[in-house]
Amino acid sequence: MRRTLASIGAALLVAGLLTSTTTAPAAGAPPSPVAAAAKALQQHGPAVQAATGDAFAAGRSVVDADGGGHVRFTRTHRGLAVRGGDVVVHTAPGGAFESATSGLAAPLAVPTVTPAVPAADAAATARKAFAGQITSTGTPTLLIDATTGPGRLAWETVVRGMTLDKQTPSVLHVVTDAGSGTVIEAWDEIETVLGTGNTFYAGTVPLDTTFTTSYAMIDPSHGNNRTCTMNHGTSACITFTDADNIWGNGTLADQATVGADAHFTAAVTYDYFKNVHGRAGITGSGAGIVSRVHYGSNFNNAFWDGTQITYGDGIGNAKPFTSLDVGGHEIGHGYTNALVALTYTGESGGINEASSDIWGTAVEFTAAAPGDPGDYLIGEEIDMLGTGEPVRYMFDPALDGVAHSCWSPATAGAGNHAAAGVGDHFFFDLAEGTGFTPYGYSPVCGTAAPVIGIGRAKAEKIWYRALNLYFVSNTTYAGARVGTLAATADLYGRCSAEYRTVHAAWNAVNVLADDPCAAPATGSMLWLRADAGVATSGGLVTNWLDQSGTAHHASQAVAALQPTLVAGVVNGKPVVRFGGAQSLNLTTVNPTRFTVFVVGKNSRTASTPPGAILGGIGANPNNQLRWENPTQSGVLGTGNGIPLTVTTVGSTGAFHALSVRYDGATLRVYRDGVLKSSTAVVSTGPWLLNNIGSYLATNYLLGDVAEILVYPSALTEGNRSTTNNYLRLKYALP
Ligand SMILES: [Ca+2]
Ligand SMILES: [Ca+2]
Ligand SMILES: [Ca+2]
Ligand SMILES: [Zn+2]
Repeated sequence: MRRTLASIGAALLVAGLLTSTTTAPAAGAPPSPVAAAAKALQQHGPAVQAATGDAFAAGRSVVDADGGGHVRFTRTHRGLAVRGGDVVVHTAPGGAFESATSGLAAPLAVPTVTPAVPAADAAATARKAFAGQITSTGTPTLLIDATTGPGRLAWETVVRGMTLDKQTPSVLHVVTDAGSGTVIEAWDEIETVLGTGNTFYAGTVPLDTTFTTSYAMIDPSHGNNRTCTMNHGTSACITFTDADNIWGNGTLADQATVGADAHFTAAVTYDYFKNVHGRAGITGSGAGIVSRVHYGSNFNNAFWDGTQITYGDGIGNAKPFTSLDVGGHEIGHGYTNALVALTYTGESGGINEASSDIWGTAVEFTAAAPGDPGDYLIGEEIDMLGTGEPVRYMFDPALDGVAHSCWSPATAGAGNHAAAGVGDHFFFDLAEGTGFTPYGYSPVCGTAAPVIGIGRAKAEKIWYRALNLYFVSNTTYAGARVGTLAATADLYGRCSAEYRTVHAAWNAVNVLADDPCAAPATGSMLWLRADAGVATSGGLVTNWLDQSGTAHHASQAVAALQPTLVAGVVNGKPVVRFGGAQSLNLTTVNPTRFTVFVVGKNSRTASTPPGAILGGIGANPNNQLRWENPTQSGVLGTGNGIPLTVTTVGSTGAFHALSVRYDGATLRVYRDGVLKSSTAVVSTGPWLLNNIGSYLATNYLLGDVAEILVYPSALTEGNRSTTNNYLRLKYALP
């Protein structure tokens, strides 16, 4: 599909004044996803940290079945490409802006685009960074490096050659600071896998070939995949041909044996991405690949160079690297990079390698080959290490002595294959769960809860969609957590079992975050929340419906007494605002033991009168939970023997979670989960409350209420913590 260019000046973009340069759709037709996303970018510059001088060019776009769109854009700044500046714009069905994924923490702030270091010096620095024999050095390109920080002017130089073993090709990208000349980053475009080798690993399998004057290892049903032999050299590759279409003999005596492994792997990989993920070949155009076998001598690796896969024959030329997982890993690099160009260093480099381990394993399971059953080992059929051991263990990557099973601050600097351990382990736990499994024992990191897997098929779908739509070039493991959760929400729903498992699986590898699906403890007798069940008339609250399921609703029929619903007050959530002369009648709640939570604030700066949050009217006795003054809360129940209990909680003028717990002997007051007072109290009966915002038409509340929960029991510490945690996350409380 042809790319549409949408180049937008950031100043205008933020102001939303510039008309999109894409063609307007016909009247009545929905806008194209690219046009909708370009328009959304104009109007939501801050969502992608747009700076003056930024421009965006549209790249790949994906349209969901429901019409939602996801469009990738690359960024330039004052005409220079920005590494780490790529974004994905997500639009709703119909084209409205929904959200954006950006790797920048803040708009670019680059003082100058004039390099202090000349290009020739940058090229010399790049050559020094190359270990091996250089065949060419490219012209340095000026760019903005924003993989971390606010952006800096940099040179990127590409140096080509062979590494020290004289047979591993290397295309080294070296990024140097154009101000100081120091190397910022260097990575090799040639992605090699740690693998191992043997002969006819897959057993006897079907192969798709062609026939002209003889049979050839060219596969027209899989994009014309072609397999050739390098006959232990490093340049020419001769396509396998055969007289009877029976290839190899299961031993290394026949070169076609290994060719058959490679040809089979290429076909299975093609089918896997086409059938499972809907992607026809790496480019999406249906084109296949070239597989080169018998590369060099004793070459103990395999590599993907951007267009083809090359397999060595391993130590002593005895264990070719043509196993399904190694081939799937290498070809998988092509698919991963086609979806998102994850930078091949740091955590993004680890995620890149983990992605290939995931694809290699998916290919191995999908093949269901008689000679190589599916597992979560990488390279168990080859013998890269010369010990008979696999190269990596996805269920517990640290078993190899190098890889990280658990994320730590050291992961980013551990090297791509070691850093891949975190992603491998996450994927295993998501698919198969932690603890004892048919594939191996997977430990949890730290004190994380055990995980029950959702199965490989769902885990693969989630990973693909996250790569496709939510990862950007400098995505870290923290970003991968966010991206996989977003993908899971799309596929299975937010807070679905799958969503919760993705959360748990990241926690199990020490990529920690608070539970995004936190909910209050069950069993409340009153649950009023300003973001649900509020009915208004002209902005004034007429009914506030109890969400506890026990129908303790609140209402006010008299317009002059109705409080106001105000949107976006605390962490983007609404509140019910009481102006000092309003209250709601509440269907009576009458707990004998209780735990109450209120998220709200007191807007009265005078020390009197108190402002009743919960109170009584009519024949009810003097029962209240109230703001006593600007620094204290008060609880009393003169009808049931609770004396006025005043607690210094800190400023009542800011939003906090105030909580009161009574177990029949002790009244405890908490703010944001922290105990503020503990008082011995013996009550004589139920605590009757039937009003919100006043007591007997006095002590009117001047302030906001976002949420109220009343439980008819003294909650356990665990349940009290659960409810407090729910409120804390929802309202971004301390
Ligand atoms: Ca034959
Ligand atoms: Ca296997
Ligand atoms: Ca394997
Ligand atoms: Zn790799």
